[in-house]
Amino acid sequence: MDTARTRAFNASPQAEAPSNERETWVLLSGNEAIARGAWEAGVVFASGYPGTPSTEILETFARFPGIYAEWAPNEKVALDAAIGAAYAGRRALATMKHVGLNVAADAFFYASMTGLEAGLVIAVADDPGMHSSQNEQDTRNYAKFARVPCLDPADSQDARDMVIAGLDLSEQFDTPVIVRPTTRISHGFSRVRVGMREEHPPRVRRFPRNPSKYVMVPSNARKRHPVVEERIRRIAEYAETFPLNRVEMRDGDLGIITTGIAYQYAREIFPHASILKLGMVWPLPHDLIADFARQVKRLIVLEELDPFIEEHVRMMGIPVEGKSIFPLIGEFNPHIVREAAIEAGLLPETARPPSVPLPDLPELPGRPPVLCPGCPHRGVFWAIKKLHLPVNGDIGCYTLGVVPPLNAIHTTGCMGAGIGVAHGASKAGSPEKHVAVIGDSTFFHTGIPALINVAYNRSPVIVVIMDNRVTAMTGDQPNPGTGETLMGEKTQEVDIEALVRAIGIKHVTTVDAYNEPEVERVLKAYKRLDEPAVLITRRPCALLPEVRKQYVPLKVNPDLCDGCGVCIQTGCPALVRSKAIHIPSGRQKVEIDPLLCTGCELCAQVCPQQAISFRDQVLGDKTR
Ligand SMILES: Cc1ncc(C[n+]2csc(CCOP(=O)(O)OP(=O)(O)O)c2C)c(N)n1
Repeated sequence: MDTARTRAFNASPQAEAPSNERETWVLLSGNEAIARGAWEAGVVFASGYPGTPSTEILETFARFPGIYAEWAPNEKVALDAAIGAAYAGRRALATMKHVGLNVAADAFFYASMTGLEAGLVIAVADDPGMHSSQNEQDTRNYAKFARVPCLDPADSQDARDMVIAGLDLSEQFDTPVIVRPTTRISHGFSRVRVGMREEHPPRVRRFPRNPSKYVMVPSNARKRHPVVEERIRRIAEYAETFPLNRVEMRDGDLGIITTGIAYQYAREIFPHASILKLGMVWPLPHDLIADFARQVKRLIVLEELDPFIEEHVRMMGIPVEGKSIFPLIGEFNPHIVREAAIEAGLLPETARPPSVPLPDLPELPGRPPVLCPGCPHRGVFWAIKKLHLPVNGDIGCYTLGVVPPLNAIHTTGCMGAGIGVAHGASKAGSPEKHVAVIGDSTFFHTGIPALINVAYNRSPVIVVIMDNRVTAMTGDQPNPGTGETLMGEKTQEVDIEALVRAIGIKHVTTVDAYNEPEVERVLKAYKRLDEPAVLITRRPCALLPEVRKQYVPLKVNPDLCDGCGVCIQTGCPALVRSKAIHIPSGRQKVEIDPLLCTGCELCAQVCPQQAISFRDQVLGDKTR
């Protein structure tokens, strides 16, 4: 869902300022540190798709000298491209959020089978607690599934070091390597000792002609599988001495095996416990674990999300506790870990810090997520609602069409799902016509094949492509419709309308998303059709810098407003009830907050009393 806009996490200048010193200390977020590590380790090619909490890795990397970086239309395309670079003997990086690896899974598995010529790190950021995601899947399972090593950083220093170690590991064992930060690591800042870039000349002179390794037809794949199994066995051996696995022996009463951010909580909550900090979480070092277990009386695993390490330790025949004490679901914090430990008798009741009395603060009003003032999606949902049809949504800012007062979306699963769900429901005999809504970036991501299915297999669904000219939800990244690349070059933008026609959709209309009556007119006409139809609603996101310069706050004429509240039903945060009461209806009139209003005119278009001025009228007032 990615409700967290990433502007707040813009790369700190230190992340990208290559120093002339051989070693320097800087303050970096985990994502910046991953980018820095990749740059220092000689990565020349990076490709990714935005997704919280991973986005800033590529945004930071793109600013380093001597590299190439790009946003791909989706994670599979990004990973295929990074694999191509690594096949060509150049160190490469792919970046994505956890659910992105679902999209890229096919590529991930074949890369494990083939191996590569040069190092490949896949940075996959997990989101325990689902701050901005539709699930909290644990990427360590993918590593085990595909027989690929996985490194789990516990702070920004680890994040940098693990990318460097991961690239070496990748080349040493001929395998892709996952580096898996979680939200706290990606967005948290800590001190990092950085170094200079080490250039790595291409590891092959020309692209390999080695079909038995790189052409995965069954006869070759069958030969590669034992190689892959043997490889992961050898990496497990290497894990025993991997320098980023670390034993910290203290008291022998309690031993904690931990990893990632949970390591920080273990240090804070159990200062006297012995700790086995695992930097490599797959494959696991059996002897190191068994040795550690022998030296402590009680062994626990402290890990967020799945009991991944715990189950493995138990399978080794070692008595261990973990999820019987700490939660399986959600993100940890020191409070959660401490309370769980007290409950399990690992800590005395006195371990609770003294409660500090808080000053009497007024309760803050709740601020549920809403579409921004001036969001071009709002009026489109207003019009869609008038059709009274089932709406299959997708993932982007427009997912907020689900919240009151719009309540305009009935399903949302993952990126690209909406069109397919509408098609399937329609073909299966759902008695109403279905509407699918999808953003421009999501359309390029996974919407196009689904629309081809609609066109080719002829389902009479209405597809609304909400083109706000940017990937807004993750912080305004360019996409193939934007006309600019990640590295700031102008490029040929994809013409969505021409593409949709080329697919074979006959009914295609592009409308200004701010023109609600026109959006409504086209949708009502489409409702009568028995064929696939596409409406492209176009208007740049209201938060883009060039749009911000054109804001014109509108005004309500208090003499005309009768407080009916129709405008409020659009859900625009700039509209507020005023203290003034309309006589005789007794309803509160409406006012516009000039600090929030952008002048999109939706409220003016829907007001039955024509009580709200349009932009021209406001501008006219000014000049008079
Ligand atoms: C597989 C996957 N990759 C990335 C994301 C993160 N993400 C959520 S929505 C979105 C794109 C939204 O852009 P767009 O479709 O243009 O809609 P907008 O937010 O601009 O309205 C992204 C990148 C995700 N949820 N799932």
